Amino acid sequence: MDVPEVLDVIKRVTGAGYRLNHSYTIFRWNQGATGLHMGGTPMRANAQYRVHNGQMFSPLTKAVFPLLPCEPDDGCFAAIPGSHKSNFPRPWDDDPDRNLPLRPILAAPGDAIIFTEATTHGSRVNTSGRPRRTLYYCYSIDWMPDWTSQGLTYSNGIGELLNAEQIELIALKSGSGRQTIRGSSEETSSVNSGHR
Ligand SMILES: O=C(O)CCC(=O)C(=O)O
Repeated sequence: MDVPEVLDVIKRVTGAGYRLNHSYTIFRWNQGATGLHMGGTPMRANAQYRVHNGQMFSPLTKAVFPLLPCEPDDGCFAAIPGSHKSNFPRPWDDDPDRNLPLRPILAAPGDAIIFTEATTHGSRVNTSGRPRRTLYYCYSIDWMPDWTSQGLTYSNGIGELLNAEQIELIALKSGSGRQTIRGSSEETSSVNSGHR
């Protein structure tokens, strides 16, 4: 959750305080694929990409960590280059096989792929039958709550497993600046103390 090289990038593109918004894993096997989603258009306040005078801004940025070797036919992560700047909707449906500009992004265990959520992304189709296992760590501006529709919550006792910096990293900063992380020995109070 706090690989320094990854956080350096997150810090640079988030431009202000940031937090680990959520994390998950994806497991794919025979014919499994992630349908394509996102892109510069339609514009979304919580997943956009902008650059002004050399300053990039991405309010939601993800790091993908492959746990197994992953070739294109294993259904590897894939994206459409430049789609985060698109001023027009993607003209195709969400099927990876029907989006010709889709490119496999190859990465091995030990690598990380970092991308703005505004990029059109998904995966290639797993036709090899070999399993694909991947971890995702999703960083947002520090006042963005869980942005999924899944009602995510902190795992019970997570505060006991993390150090103070890691608790700060997952804390949601709000107007009141205070949110309890269950299992933590102390409440997280974090107004204006976000990572810079
Ligand atoms: O790696 C994949 O299968 C796609 C992941 C994805 O679409 C996402 O994390 O939003």
